[in-house]
Amino acid sequence: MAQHGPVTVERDGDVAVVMMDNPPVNALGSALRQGLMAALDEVRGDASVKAVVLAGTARAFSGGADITEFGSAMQDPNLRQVISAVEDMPVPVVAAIQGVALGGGLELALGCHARVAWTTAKMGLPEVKLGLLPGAGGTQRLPRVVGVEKALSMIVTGNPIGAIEAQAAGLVDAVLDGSYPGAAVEYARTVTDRRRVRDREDKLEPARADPGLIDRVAAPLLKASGAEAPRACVDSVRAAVEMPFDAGSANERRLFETLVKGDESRAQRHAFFAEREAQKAKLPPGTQARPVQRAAVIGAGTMGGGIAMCFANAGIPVTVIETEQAALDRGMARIAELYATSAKRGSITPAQAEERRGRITGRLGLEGVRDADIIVEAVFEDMGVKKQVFAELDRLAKPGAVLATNTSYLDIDEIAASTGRPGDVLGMHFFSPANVMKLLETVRGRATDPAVIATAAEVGKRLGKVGVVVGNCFGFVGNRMLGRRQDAAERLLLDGASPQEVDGALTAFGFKMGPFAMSDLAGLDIGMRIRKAFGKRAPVADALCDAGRYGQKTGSGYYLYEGRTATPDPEVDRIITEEAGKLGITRHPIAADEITERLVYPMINEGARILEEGIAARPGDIDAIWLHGYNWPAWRGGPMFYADLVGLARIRDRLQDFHSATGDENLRPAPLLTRLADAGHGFADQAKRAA
Ligand code: 3H9
Repeated sequence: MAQHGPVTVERDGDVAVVMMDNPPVNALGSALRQGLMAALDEVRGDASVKAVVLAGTARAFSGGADITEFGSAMQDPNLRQVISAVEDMPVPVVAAIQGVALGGGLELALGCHARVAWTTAKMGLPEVKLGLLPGAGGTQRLPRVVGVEKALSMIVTGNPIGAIEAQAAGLVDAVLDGSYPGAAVEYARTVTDRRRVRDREDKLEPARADPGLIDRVAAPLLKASGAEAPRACVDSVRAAVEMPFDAGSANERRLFETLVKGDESRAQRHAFFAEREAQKAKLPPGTQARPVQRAAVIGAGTMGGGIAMCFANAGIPVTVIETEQAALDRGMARIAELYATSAKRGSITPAQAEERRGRITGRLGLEGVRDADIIVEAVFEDMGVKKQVFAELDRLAKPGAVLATNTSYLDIDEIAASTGRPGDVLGMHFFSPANVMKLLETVRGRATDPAVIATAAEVGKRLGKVGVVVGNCFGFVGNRMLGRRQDAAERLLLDGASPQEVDGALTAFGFKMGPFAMSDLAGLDIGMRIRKAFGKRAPVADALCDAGRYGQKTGSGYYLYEGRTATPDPEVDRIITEEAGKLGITRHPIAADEITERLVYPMINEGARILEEGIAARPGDIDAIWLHGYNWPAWRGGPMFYADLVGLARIRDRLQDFHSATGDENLRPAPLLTRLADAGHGFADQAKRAA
C-alpha cells in the first residue's frame, strides 16, 4: 500500500485501487489533487496493473472542488489536469461511486473510462447553485454521455440524480451492491474499452441535427431565474454541440473564470457557508442536547399538522393534540391527504407515506404530552391562550421535557413565566407550510437553558431544517425585518406607487412574489389582527379589510382574483388615493429603482439593529433566515451580504433621505450601520472582527 497524502493505492491482484479520503466530503482541494497525480504516476509506472478503480468513502466519492479555494490563486495541478491524467491512463479507470459525486467529483468520474455506482449514490453538477457552471469539463463530457437534453436538465437545475436514474441515462455503466470497492474491482476486470468520453460524439448528434433543440429544452429551465449562471450553463452545453472538445472546454473555462469572480457566485458561495455556519449555535463548551425520542404537537391546524409531519418524516413518533374531536379529525384527515398526494406525485413511496402517517397519533386533551421529550405548542397566536397552555404543560410534561412555542412574534419570556420551569421553554418558529419550508428560528428566552437550545438545534437538524438561533424580540429576526418592508410598501402606495409596481420591483429583484401578492395569498386579516393587538395602523391595508377585501380567499385584496389569477383593480387605486388624501399626501410617480431601495434598505437597517442588540449572532445568520424562510434570491446572497455589495455608505445616505422625507424614525440609519459606513466597512468585516 502506498500513501500519497489523502490518497492511498492498494493492489488487488492486477487491479490498482486508488482511494480518496479527504474528510468530510472528499473536496478536491490541492492536497487531494496532488495525491491523485502522485497515485496515477505510481500506477502508470507499473506494467502489472491492468485496470484502476478510483474510489472514495461511503459518504462521498467526492463533493466537488474545494469551494474555499475559489477566489484565491489555485495551486497546480488543477482539476482539469487531474482529469486529463485519468483520461489518458494506459489502462481502463473505473469510478466506484458511493455517496455523493457532485460538481468536480462527477467531472472526475466523467474522466474515467467507466462508472459504477451503489444505490446510495447521488450524482449531479450543482455548480449553478453556487453561481457557477461546471468548470472541469462537465458541460462538455456530460452531454456526450447522457445526451444534450438530460445534461441540460442536470446542469441548469443543479439537481442530483440517484444510481438507477443514472444507469438509465447512461451515466453509470452498472449499479452494484457488493462490497465497496471490492465489487468495482471485479467489474474493472471486465472492462476492456478505454475510449475517452471526450471522443464520444454519438449522443450529440440529435442536437446537431435539430438546431432548435437546445433553446426548446432550455427555455422552461431558465424561466424562473434572473441569474447569469444558468444561462452560462446553456451556452457552454451549446458549445459542446457546436465546437470540437478542446474549443468547447476552453470556452467553458473562460465562462467559469468570469463567473467565479462575479458578485453572483460570491453571493451564492456566501449563502452556502452562511447556511452551515448559522446552524452552529454559540453555546457554552460542553453543552449537551437532551435525548429526544417522542414528540407532541399541540394544535392540529395547518401549522400543527405540518410540524407533526416534520417529526414523523424524521422518524420521531409524535402525538397531535386537540381539544375537540372535530378539529382533530379535520387535522388528521389533512395530514393523510398530504401524504397521499406526496405518494401520488412519487416524491415518497406509498409504503413510506403509510409508515410516516403511522407515526402520528391524534389525541384529545393535554394529558397526551406526558411521555413527550419535546412539546411544540402551535395554537392560535394569542398570548392569553398560550399562557394557559404553558401553565398546563408545566403541570403535565415530564421533567426535562423541552417546551417549545411556535409563535411568529409573541414574547417568549412572558410565555415562559407562566411555567415554573422557564429554563425549559423556548420558541421554535416554523414557517408555513411547515413540512416544506426549511427555516426554523429557534428563539432563546432570557432563562432558556443552553441544553434546551442545543436540543432544539439537534432536533432541527433531524427534521432537515436550517435552524438558526435568535434572540427574543417582537417578530424575532425574519418577521421583524419583514415588518419594516411591509411598512415601506404601504408608504410607497400612499406616496404614489401602485401595488403592481411595488410587487414588480421585488420580483424584478428576484423574489418569487411581492409584498402585496403575498398578503393577498396569506390573507389580509392576519396582519390586521396583529396590528389591532398592538394598536398599530396601516391606512391602505386597514381600508381594504374594512371593505371585506381579505385577499385571494375573498376574491379581492390588493388585486382582483379569478381563481388564482390576479388583475389590477381600479377600486384599489381609488382607496389608496382616498387614504393618501386624508393624510395630506400628494401622490407622484416613483421610479422602479427607488421602489426597490425603499423596500430593501429599511430591512437592512433593521438587520443592523438586530445585530447590535445581539438578536442575531452573525450577519450570515440573518442572510440564512431570509434565504430559507422568505425566498430571498440566493444569487443575491441575503440582505446583509447584499448590503455590503451595495456599500453601506450608499444605504446610509438613502435612509437619511427617506427619513427626512417621511419623518419615520425607523428609517433613521441605525448606529451600527452608520458606524460601519463611516469607517468604510461592511457587515462582513464586522463579523470577522467579532469572530
Ligand atoms: C465545483 O466542483 C467546481 C468545478 O466544476 C470546477 C472546478 C475548476 N468544498 O453540507 P454538509 C463542507 S464547485 C468545501 O454539512 P451534508 C461543508 O462546508 C463544488 N467544503 O454535509 C461542511 O463544513 P463544516 C460543487 C465543502 O452531508 C462539511 O463539508 N459541489 C464542500 O449535509 C459538511 O457539509 C457542490 O456544490 C466543498 N465542495 O452534505 C457540493 N462540500 O462541517 C456542495 C461540503 O465545516 N456540498 N463542504 O460546516 C454539498 O452539497 C453538501 O455539502 C454535500 C454533503 C451534499 C456534499
